[in-house]
Amino acid sequence: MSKLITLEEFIIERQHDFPFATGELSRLLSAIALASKVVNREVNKAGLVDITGAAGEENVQGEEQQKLDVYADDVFRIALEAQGEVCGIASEEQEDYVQFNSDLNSDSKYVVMIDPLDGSSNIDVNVSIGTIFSIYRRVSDANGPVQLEDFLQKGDQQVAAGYVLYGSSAMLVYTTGNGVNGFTLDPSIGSFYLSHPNTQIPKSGKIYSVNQGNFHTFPQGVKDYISWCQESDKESNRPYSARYIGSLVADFHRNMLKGGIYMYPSTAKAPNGKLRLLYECNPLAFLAEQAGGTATNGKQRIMELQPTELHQRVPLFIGSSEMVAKAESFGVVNN
Ligand code: P6P
Repeated sequence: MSKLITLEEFIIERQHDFPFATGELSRLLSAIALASKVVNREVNKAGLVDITGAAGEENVQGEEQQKLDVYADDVFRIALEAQGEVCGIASEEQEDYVQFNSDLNSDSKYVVMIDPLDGSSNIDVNVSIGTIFSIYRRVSDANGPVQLEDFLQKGDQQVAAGYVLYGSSAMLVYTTGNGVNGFTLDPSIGSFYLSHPNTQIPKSGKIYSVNQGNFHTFPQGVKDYISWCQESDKESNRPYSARYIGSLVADFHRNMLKGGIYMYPSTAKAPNGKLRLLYECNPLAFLAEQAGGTATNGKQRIMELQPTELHQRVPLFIGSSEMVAKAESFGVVNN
């Protein structure tokens, strides 16, 4: 039986991986962990919304029932602002970035990008959903307000990234550039315990994740790769299995543990793909590469892309390195 290590103990132990670590990033990660426990508690009650009052109506306590993704956005923003190490946040739920103005935050050195509750359309059907976050050092003058340039940094500049998966159990998986570690929540005592140390994505796998419903509008290279996945070939373990939950964090997490590729290519409806560069693709790309995997837009590393706007979308091919390379060999980008 290996020693139980809590997330807090782990963060402190690993703080020494950082030269000149002064504990700020550790405290920031702890604030994210705290917020995720609060969100997890509400997500677990989601099924009772019909009894306690649907989103937007009053519940039996007479409180205004918030949509869970709006609620999650509030919880993470409040936790990060109160914690004091973040000077601004960009969220999938907010049109523009939010500047933290209090004396506690205005000269803080980190900014956070977050998708507070990705896949929230799955809540009503009790499918796993997730939070995705990305942390950077600010680059603008520390004496002034946070600027847009602080948020439009390449993924290679990330200091840390991670996700929370609200699934059959709640898990927090993150990296600070020294490998990927996963923690599972014991809800009875509210502690995350190290359950997936130094996670590595298998170099190859038998799972491909894509919305087949868009098949006819995919670039020809994507169609050819999917058809290749479906051909019989014992030597290369084909046909692969198609697994698509429609919840990015859940699909990514499964592929990370078992091996596989997740694809959201360009489509007729979404010529640049559907997923957001800043708070979905970059953080998952950081995790994928730290776990020995790959993340590209079909031709270029996701983390090399220069963002131009907060809610920018890019095509995403992410997961086992050999599978992403094979997909790219079919020329999966727009013709
Ligand atoms: P589609 C959820 O809305 C999401 O952002 C991801 O979590 C998920 O992988 C993707 O969109 C599903 O999109 O177009 O296949 O329904």
